[in-house]
Amino acid sequence: MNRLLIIGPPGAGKGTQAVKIAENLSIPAISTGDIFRKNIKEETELGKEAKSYIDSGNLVPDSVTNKMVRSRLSEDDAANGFLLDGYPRNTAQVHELDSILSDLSQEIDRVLLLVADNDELVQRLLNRAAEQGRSDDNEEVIRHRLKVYEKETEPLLAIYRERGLVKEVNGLGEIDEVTQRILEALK
Ligand code: B4P
Repeated sequence: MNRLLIIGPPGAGKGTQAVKIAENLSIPAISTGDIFRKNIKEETELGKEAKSYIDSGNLVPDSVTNKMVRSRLSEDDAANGFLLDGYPRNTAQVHELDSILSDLSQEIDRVLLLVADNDELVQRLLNRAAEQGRSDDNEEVIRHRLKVYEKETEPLLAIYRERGLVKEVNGLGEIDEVTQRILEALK
């Protein structure tokens, strides 16, 4: 059980939990959002391409994102497992991930779906806005990101449900409590 996806709406705690779970399992946590933010900070070509999409709460085009994930999953540290956070985010990305993993002779073992209600999600992201000032954490963009999740990302869950891979985990409560629930779901 070491090739994992974590999926959930913005603010569900994906990034927070991905780091803890990956550490527990000794696999790398790979966050597409973090890779984009690092590139934006370093003003790389990839960062310049991604910035306007991220700031407006839209998905970065698949042509950019897919290439980036293919390259990251081909690195040595991902050969024995990984926890992918924030990818796939639409059905086209599911098919691309299938192709990437098939080229690497790998398969996904489990898809963790982290859930929380919308009021809690907005509140968490507004709290983060106050603490960190992330450019896409203002109320208007947060609400748009939630809509993008419902329209683009939720439908892809049907594919993984059909494959019997999805484990739903309640994302409400203390961070450590949620980590324990996830570890339980991976047993
Ligand atoms: P992400 O970085 O994935 O941002 P996110 O969906 O907001 O989730 P994040 O991981 O940051 O937040 P989390 O739930 O952990 O993506 C950002 C943007 O990048 C996207 O909008 C898109 O533009 C682009 N992008 C990324 N992947 C893409 C892809 N595949 N295709 C196209 N575009 C892509 O946590 C939120 C907050 O909640 C934190 O402050 C945390 O401290 C808090 N929190 C967590 N758990 C909590 C708990 N139990 N209780 C209270 N607070 C908690």
